[in-house]
Amino acid sequence: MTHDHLQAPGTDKATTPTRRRGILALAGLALVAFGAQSPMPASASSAGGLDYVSNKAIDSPPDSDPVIAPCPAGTQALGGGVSGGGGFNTQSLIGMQSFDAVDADSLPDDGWLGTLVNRTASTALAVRTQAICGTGQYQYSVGPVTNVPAGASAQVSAVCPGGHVASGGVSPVATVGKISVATSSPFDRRSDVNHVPDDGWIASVANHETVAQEMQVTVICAKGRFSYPQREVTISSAQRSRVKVNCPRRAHVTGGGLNLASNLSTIALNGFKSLDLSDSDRAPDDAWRVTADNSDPGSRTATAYAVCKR
Ligand SMILES: [Ca+2]
Ligand SMILES: [Ca+2]
Ligand SMILES: [Ca+2]
Repeated sequence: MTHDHLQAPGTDKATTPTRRRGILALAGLALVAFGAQSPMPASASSAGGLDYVSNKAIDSPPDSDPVIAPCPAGTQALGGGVSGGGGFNTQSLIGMQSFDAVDADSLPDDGWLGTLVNRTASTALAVRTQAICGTGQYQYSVGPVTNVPAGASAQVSAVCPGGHVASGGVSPVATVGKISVATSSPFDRRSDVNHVPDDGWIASVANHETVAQEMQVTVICAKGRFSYPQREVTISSAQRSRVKVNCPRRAHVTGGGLNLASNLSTIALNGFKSLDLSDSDRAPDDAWRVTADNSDPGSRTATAYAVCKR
């Protein structure tokens, strides 16, 4: 595992973060690797007691450098996303999650980290990571490590403890090589009392390498009132689709995702982002957008979700 200091991008202009080859180094969730190049100052806005922090870097192939968005001091990560500046099949998600900085605790509560693979030959592309931060006593629940054989797909998930609801989530993280993520979304445990997808986070991943890879999901869980608006969407063939789910009025988005009905290795998610609609503030707290590239000749249906805090 690589151990670097973790520093908020833009806070020390004299320091150029070390460029790092491709892959996130993980040990559980105590992740302190940081290698994004050309970091720019983070921007932030607030609504509903939540801070929305965004940070952008330019990433060149063949490396895939993670980009972090740090939570403000005194707040904890509740959700986040990562999105790219390229077009169809130029970038795809290999991992995003909250991270633990070098602080007093060992909780992965200090911000969000996202990594997109740059699939172009030589084009530098923007990567923007967003952290959604609050002041609740959040639980970071880690699912089992799941082995994904070479050339195969698998589902991985993590479940919230009792009395909590999934308030944001993370997709699995590749420890080596190329994967694609076709599902990353909240889900409903059939065994609980409701039919609300408030019980955990699930992802389906395809392993495009010739060796097996280990995958893991973490879900961030909170007490409080959350809603999970959803809608059925079509992921059109041979192009990029953007799907959006709005939160109710006076609610604030903390996450969201997309659930394909099956493990489809031809679909690659590559963008998770909250949006500002025409409300009274300028915070991106109103809707969740997922971007997916479908390389299959047929279109696919999926369920898109937002996770909304009231
Ligand atoms: Ca921490
Ligand atoms: Ca449920
Ligand atoms: Ca707004």
